[in-house]
Amino acid sequence: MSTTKTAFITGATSGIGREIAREFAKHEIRLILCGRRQERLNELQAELRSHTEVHTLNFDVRDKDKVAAAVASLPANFQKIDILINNAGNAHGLDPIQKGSLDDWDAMLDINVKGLLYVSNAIIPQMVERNAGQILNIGSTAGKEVYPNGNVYCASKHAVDALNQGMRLDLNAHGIRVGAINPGLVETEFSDVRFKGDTDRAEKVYQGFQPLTPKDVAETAYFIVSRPAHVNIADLTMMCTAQASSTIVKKS
Ligand code: NDP
Ligand code: 8X3
Repeated sequence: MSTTKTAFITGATSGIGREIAREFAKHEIRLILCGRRQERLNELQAELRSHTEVHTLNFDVRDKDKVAAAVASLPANFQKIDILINNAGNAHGLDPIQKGSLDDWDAMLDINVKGLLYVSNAIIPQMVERNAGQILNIGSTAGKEVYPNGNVYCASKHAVDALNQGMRLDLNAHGIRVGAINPGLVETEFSDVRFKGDTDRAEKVYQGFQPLTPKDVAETAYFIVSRPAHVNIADLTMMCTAQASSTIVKKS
């Protein structure tokens, strides 16, 4: 039987998820890449297939029926999932609570929290049945502290922090490793999404200092999944050197 592990990565079309896919491919981890942008999934599959087997799944994590159907559709050689990377998510807007948009709030809670739960619900049972598996939740420093105008995004990431702890408690009896990486500022498409395509505003977020790169986070993710079976990195916060907290960043 093959000893190659299979990882299921949500949000693999961009940023942190895409770099985790590249890092895992280097180490020949079999990949299930998920996202809504099929063209990007195809490009990444073409890029990585010389390193490892790659299957793509196109679904919106907000749609629980589509999530379940996508997982059920996996071909036989991708059905046993060893590693779940719960990464899909974004911030939508950066407004004081009194000016917040209900659509933005729905998006953040539906994607970052409920979407993570729908995907986990579709995959955890097989890990429980095998008494094995590893779940890595991508939280945020926004799940450890709250910053001005971050309100609902921070709430969604605090929920990820709580779910990371809750999963670890409930799955302990089944030997399933559960942990989180909580990054600070990482330059990805995150701010483009947050500011709805206002690229000038998005670029300014990362000016005057060296933010984390998606590769920095991806290397950390590989470190976590490559620890011996008795080691679980439960909760890891990482920031660039210039960042001390959500609001304190040393800029030139
Ligand atoms: P990107 O915008 O670059 O990537 C977001 C990914 O999430 C994309 O692949 C996107 O795929 C996917 N996604 C978004 N919405 C949905 C949806 N409804 N259904 C399915 N997939 C979806 O951002 P990052 O790489 O920065 O973000 C990844 C994770 O890291 C998020 O959870 C974010 O909160 C977290 N994070 C980011 C930080 C940062 O500073 N960048 C810092 C801390 C945490 P597609 O659009 O194709 O569906
Ligand atoms: C992303 C980091 O500080 O923009 O989770 O919220 S921050």
